[in-house]
Amino acid sequence: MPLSPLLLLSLALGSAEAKNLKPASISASSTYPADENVNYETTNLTDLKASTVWAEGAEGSGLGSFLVVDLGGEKTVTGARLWNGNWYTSDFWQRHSRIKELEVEFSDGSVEKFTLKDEKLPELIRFAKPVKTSSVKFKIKSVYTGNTYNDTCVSEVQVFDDEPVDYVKPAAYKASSIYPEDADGNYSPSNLEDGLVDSMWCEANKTGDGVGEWLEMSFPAATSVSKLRLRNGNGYNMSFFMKANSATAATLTFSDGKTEKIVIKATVAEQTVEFPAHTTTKVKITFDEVRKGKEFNDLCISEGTFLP
Ligand SMILES: [Ca+2]
Ligand SMILES: [Ca+2]
Repeated sequence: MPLSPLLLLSLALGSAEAKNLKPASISASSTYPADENVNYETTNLTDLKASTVWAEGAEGSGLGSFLVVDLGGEKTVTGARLWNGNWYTSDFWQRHSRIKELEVEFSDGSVEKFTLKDEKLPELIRFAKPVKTSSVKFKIKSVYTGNTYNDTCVSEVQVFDDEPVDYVKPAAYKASSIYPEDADGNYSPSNLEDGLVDSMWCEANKTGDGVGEWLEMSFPAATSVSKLRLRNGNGYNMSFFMKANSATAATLTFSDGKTEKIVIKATVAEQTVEFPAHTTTKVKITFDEVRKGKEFNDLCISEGTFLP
């Protein structure tokens, strides 16, 4: 029986998010001037790092300041995700202003309004219906005032189209242990699929190096998987990659109890590990071997998703 249009719509809205569009460029009404060590350019909004930031350079808290995401042609957009505020550290997030009321304008001039939460969490906004547009303008209408600086920051922006994600989206995660939240953020397994290289799962076994630690992803239904796409270790950059432990071998266990051994490269670059296809409702990744970091004896994985 064909799905009714209503059911298709609810399926589309029910899927947690659609595919991330790669913007052609982002411009801003103003940008805070760089100082010696750090810049606040709009290129920081799509560099896959929460810890690099755009700040407006207008007087006061930047009311009326805006960002324009150029999609490089007409696309159908369904929503966006914002890392609102300065995510460099939790302390900096408090110091700088965050967007409260946000106006989103499309290239046909239509507008939608959102009130963002004052929480250091990636915030997903959904447009009322899919919109055909060549740009998405984010305009600051009001702010949550920072406790030290008057400038409003955004650390990362993703704009979503109406296509499903290309990986099998987990319904739930489990992990053998999770490193406690610190000044840099949390180490929850959901960081494995946020698209960012500087957000990660890290294990918390004080005596171990990560061998024997595991992650488990459950899927909403039995699905065939044959690839694991991942960013191993701390993916922020080569220097941070060298500090923490990364994985070099693991065992995948599927819902029928069958297993596959995989070899993982100790590299900061994205890699895709292929294995014989299994139809499964979950995959447990047990780490068998690690490459030790120079500074922290904890295993971290920055991105990890299964593909058909
Ligand atoms: Ca960034
Ligand atoms: Ca991540």
